[in-house]
Amino acid sequence: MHNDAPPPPYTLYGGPKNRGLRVIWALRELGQPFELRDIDLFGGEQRAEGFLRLNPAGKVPALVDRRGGEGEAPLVVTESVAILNHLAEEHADAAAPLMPSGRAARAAYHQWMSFGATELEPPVWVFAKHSFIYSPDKRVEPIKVTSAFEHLRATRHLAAALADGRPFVLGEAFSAADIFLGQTLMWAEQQGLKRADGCDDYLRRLRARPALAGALQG
Ligand SMILES: N[C@@H](CCC(=O)N[C@@H](CS)C(=O)NCC(=O)O)C(=O)O
Repeated sequence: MHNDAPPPPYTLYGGPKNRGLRVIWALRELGQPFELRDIDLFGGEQRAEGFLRLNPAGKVPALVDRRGGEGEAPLVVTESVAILNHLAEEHADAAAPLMPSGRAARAAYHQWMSFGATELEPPVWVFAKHSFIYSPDKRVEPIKVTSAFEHLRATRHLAAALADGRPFVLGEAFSAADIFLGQTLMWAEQQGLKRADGCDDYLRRLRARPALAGALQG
């Protein structure tokens, strides 16, 4: 027996316990159907030949996008921030788009995505590497102290922007910047990193989104 069902428009390699959560959350916010292929990172599946053909960096998330025209090869998009931007651009006409279209709001969007990638996430990632990702001989304990300090400082900057009472980082409209910043704040929290109090309401608001609750289930 063979199955004639067309393949889903998207296949996501990654899962809710890694940066794949950002993409699952975005796909659910957009109401896009997708197939999820969780990768066993602790078992080393990301270094298997089949997966390396898809993403030579051996990392998740990786998104296969089959929405191109007739005869067009599927796209493979890697890097979680690039995937968020790709999805936001591809679905710019969604009822609730993930990237604003106005000039000023679009510039602010890029600013916060860049802040996430260069200020908020790096200390969280370094802290994780020196806690459990690197082999014990490569871990440097004092780096965790500096990373915790840098995370607190980055969240103070975010809290200062949120202090005017805006619900989301760009104002009234939720965007992919909230997905990126929100998932990173949650990841830091899981690791016990302290953050500025002024981010708490923002994170509560993000946690209340049904798309995130669904994404956490996969
Ligand atoms: N800059 C990349 C980082 C991707 C990344 O490091 N992913 C982790 C999981 S969250 C991974 O695949 N680790 C497996 C490994 O490095 O072997 C992104 O944002 O997508």
